[in-house]
Amino acid sequence: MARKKIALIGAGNIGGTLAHLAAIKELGDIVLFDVVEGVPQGKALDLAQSGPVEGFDARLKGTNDYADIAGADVIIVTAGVPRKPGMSRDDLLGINLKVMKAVGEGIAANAPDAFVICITNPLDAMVWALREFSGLPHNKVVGMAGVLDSARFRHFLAEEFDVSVQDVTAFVLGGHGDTMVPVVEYSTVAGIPIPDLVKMGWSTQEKIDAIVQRTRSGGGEIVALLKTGSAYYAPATSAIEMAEAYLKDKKRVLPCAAYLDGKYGVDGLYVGVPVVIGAGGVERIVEIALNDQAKVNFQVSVDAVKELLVACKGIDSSL
Ligand code: TXD
Repeated sequence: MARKKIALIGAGNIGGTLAHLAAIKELGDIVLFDVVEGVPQGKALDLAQSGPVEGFDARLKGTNDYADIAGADVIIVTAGVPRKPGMSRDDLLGINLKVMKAVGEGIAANAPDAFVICITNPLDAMVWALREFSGLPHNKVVGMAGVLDSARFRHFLAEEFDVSVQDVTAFVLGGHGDTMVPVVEYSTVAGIPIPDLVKMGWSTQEKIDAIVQRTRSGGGEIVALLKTGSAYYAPATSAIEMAEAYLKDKKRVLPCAAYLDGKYGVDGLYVGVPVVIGAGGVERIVEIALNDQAKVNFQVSVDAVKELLVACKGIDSSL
């Protein structure tokens, strides 16, 4: 059986980390694409030279030519400009929209059968635009945010409860940004919902509220610390989890920015919801019952995504 092919569009901080993880996990051969000359080639060569030590077999190629992504099984898109301190995700809209157009056209021409994971911010708008520009089926284009946001939530909860991160599951819905909705009732330690853990005296409502808030601004916290870029280790590993679910037909249930055509009362938008990812791409949208507060928060999040799409359409009349 021939190896799978993974194309990474954008060879920056996340792109390089994605390539490293995909190689170590032997997910397939890897193509790193970027508009900057030399960087994808240099990273690919450096990573390939780690192979003999690490013991992985994967071909790594850096390129500035879209023809090299031909036949890719999975494409992960990080191309664009990252958030700088003081810059909101939405400031990135104009610049990254143009990038999505180039990337969408490159994918359509060279790898129209791929499963495409978009990471570029502002995520919920960029994944929608990338889908529009590429013309791929909606179930083959998905956005990565929820896995990262829920990983942040899980990390903070595990610290608070002093238990293994492995035993903490967390649910995060809605758009990627300040309006995301961490759903506390569906977040558990070994199946015990957080509200029960609060009743058991494991934490207080105030502390949980503070964790929810910290999760919402989790990206900004790292931007403020790094000063010259945004998070990349956790975003990369989150996207790899989604890629693996597709490549290995694992049918993982993961929170992703998925296209909704009626579910959750949303039509024609990409919003973060739990989905099943397997060989069919997004095989199912999991529609969970939300309590009244979560419904209100989810709607705020949906409205924020809608606003972004209006802005996108204002910038590019072909959308
Ligand atoms: O949860 C999430 N979705 C995110 C999103 C979490 C963290 C960061 N998130 C966003 O990912 C971030 O706001 C950025 O929009 C992307 C990529 O972040 P990264 O940290 O990898 O940014 P870099 O290091 O600046 O890399 C971007 C690369 C860089 O090498 C550029 O030269 C390249 O993108 N680039 C392009 N590649 C291909 N094609 C075009 N047009 C292009 N333009 C820039």
